[in-house]
Amino acid sequence: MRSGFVAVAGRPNVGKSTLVNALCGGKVAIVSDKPQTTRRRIFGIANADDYQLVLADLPGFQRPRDALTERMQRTVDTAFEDVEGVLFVLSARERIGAGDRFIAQRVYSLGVPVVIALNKVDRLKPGHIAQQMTAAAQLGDFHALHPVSAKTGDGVGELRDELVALLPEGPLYFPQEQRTDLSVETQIGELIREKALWLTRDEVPHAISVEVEELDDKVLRANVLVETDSQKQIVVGKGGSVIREIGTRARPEIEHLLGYSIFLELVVKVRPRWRRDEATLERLGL
Ligand SMILES: Nc1nc2c(ncn2[C@@H]2O[C@H](COP(=O)(O)OP(=O)(O)OP(=O)(O)O)[C@@H](O)[C@H]2O)c(=O)[nH]1
Ligand SMILES: [Mg+2]
Repeated sequence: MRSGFVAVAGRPNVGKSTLVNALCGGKVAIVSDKPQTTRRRIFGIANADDYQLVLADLPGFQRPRDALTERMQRTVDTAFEDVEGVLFVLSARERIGAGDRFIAQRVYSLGVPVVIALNKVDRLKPGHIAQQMTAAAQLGDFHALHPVSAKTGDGVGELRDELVALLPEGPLYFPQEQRTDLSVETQIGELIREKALWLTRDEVPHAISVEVEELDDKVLRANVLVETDSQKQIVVGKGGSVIREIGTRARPEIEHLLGYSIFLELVVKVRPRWRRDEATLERLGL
């Protein structure tokens, strides 16, 4: 049995969580088109008869602006301890630049193998992919470089084999049927937040958090927190249309996760400056 941990590093929005989901063969982390979707460390576990690969999906590297983003960056900083390697994710659709070089400085100094995933190569011209591979290779002394599409699954199997080969012989860290370390409540909160992220824009997605208030075999009550009244108006929508749509989109995934039907009640609440409030962040597990 080979087993161990690999940290997933990269700029916001390059597709780290999409790739972790693809590597694990199922959804463990939520995904959106907005940067800073991932706020906490999430273990995504790829299990097979002869290996257990535990991927630590992480927030993107960023300059902290408030208590929330400070905690997110601290999560990233501490996640590099005790890993067998780093999966450094780059987007083939963006210029490889200063942000990537900043992260490269950090990951190449850890003393563990760095595997680069050049993601989002779907529908790109081979010439462009080759150029981006050259730029990616210049970031440091990498162990391997894989062009992949987390979206289509292209190259994901080869990348998984590469990562498994980094693992030493070891024990099972999680039961083999488990795919993530998040509690059911946290997974549900994340699913609701995911739908809210897709339906809002500008500053609003960053101001949204979800707390599950009550969960039993019939009822799920959750609060969607925002920071201001105008954000609340946006998330509620005309006649409740937006919050209703969030519920409609989240419910099937929640019921799939739970394995039973629920009555879902979502309430939008204003919690001023929650992103700067250490006590609230603590309670939200951030
Ligand atoms: N075309 C294309 N889009 C992708 C691919 N992988 C991810 N995306 C899109 O990129 C966006 C960001 O994906 P995420 O997986 O949330 O990115 P992330 O790096 O985890 O972002 P943060 O958690 O905010 O740091 C989403 O709109 C995804 O659908 C890919 O292989 N191809
Ligand atoms: Mg993410």
